[in-house]
Amino acid sequence: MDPWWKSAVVYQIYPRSFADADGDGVGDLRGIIGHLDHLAGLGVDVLWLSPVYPSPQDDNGYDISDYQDIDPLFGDLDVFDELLAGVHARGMRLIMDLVVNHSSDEHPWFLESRSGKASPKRDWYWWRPPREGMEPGAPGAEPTNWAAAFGGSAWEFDARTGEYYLHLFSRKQPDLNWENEQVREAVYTMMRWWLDRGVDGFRMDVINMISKDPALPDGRVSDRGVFPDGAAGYVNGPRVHEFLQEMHERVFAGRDAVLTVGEMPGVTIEEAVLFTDPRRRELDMVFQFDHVWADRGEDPWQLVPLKLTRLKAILGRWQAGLAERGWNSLYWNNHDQPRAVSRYGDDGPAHRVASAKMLGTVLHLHRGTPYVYQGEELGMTNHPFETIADFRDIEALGQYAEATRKEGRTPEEVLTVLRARGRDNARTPMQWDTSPHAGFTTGRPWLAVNPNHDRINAAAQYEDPDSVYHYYRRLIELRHTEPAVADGDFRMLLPHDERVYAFTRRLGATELLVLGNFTGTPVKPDLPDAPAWSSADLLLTNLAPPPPDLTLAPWQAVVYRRR
Ligand code: TEU
Repeated sequence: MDPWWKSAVVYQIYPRSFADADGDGVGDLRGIIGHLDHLAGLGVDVLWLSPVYPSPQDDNGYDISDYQDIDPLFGDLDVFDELLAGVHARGMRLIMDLVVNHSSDEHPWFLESRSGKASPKRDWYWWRPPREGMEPGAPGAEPTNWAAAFGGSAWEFDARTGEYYLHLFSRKQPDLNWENEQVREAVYTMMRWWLDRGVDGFRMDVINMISKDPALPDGRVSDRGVFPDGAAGYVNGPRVHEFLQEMHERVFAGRDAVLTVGEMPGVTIEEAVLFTDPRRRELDMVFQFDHVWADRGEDPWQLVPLKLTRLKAILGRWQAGLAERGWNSLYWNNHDQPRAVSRYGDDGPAHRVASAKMLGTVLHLHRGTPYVYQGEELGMTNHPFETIADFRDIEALGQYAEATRKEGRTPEEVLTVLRARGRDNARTPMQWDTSPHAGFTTGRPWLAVNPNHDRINAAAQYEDPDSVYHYYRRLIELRHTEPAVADGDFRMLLPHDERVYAFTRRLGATELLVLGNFTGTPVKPDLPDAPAWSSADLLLTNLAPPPPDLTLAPWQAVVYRRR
């Protein structure tokens, strides 16, 4: 029997931006409870909650100071239990975000670790003396030359003991030392506590970075002289499979129904097969990044338009690579990515609805488990950010400071890229209705609501059978009712075509054809058997049925079935 999650769709909630019930301008658990019927109505099977644990909120909760409680910003454990019961009562499941590559620097573990070299928890984090022969705290004395994701060195000097601690993200996110068995034990105990409480699994933050090469090798020095990328020393490190197998054995053994998905920047297909082969007992699936990094250039402050052939080559490779062993997860959006319709579609008034539906169709018809990020089901767009003062994201602010002050970039050059790719695009509040803050809050929202909520909002879309919301509902239903969507083989067609995304899925005698026009002009796809397909069952399309030669209207998607 196939595991249940092969025919499931996961919906990601970013709680701070979903719905605010207490009017403080930040979303909360009660807000989610109030909108559970939106999610049940959409038909999703699983909710993934971005972190809601106590946190100084330096990185919006990805810096946790207590793994076994709820931040008062979001509610408390009683409200959490109520939410969980409401989710289960509607036949859905709930998975938590597990952020254990690092904790907050305000977590008691770190406070204790920091207190002195003799602390029993000193070794729970990565403490190192300055580079041989260098003055502690002097420029260039950091133990390695690694860069932190949000700017600057990955090492923070701590005057109290004259040593540095490692932080791959912000200085308020010190990396836990997974070499230490007590650390692993503490994490497993905490995970079992949540499962015993009734949660259904975990999305694991940067879980392919938990094993560092203990030699901590310097990264290759680049010519720009800023901190180099130390990724070779911590991405897919030497013990990562061992740690995940141990976690599986200690936490998931005997709990067959849980879902585990590992977020893995820089994971290769070969590694992903190992992580997700069920016989190895590690994870159910991973998030890879190749397709969302494909529009990054050599120069990070240059926008590179994504060529469709490149996107197809990447996703096609992942489909083929995990066809026999392992399993894919599928996403365009999450809280770290710009809005898909603005990035790969056309968010102007003429094509926004059609292109949002087309993107959803192409993604959801791949083999793998699709993830919908809040607002994607409404075709929400990027935000019209003007100045750097409009941004809240620690990554955007850190990169802006570094690029303008240290690299001599112009503010406009940097802002152009942040407007297109910045993470806050995904984090503007959910657009529920036409009221002043889109029904998100009665207070002042922590991040401005997109002014287009007067046109793009859930209330209007419930009423409109042609809305993106109702289309996503049908798309999700198709995965539940047509076995070839979950289980069929995948075959890419037209790999060299820059305009049409085309593939088939086959299960026994059933074959599906999926076409997506990635342009704003009509296209006749170069398919020899177009006439035969045109008389097959048209299971889904976002526009009027195409003519017999299958000429697709701008941004049209079609799904045909024949048996
Ligand atoms: O993200 C990890 C990650 O590598 C990136 O997607 C990240 O957003 C950034 O762009 C790196 O330059 C995860 C979380 O999803 C993200 O929100 C957190 O900020 C990060 O880990 C640290 O916990």
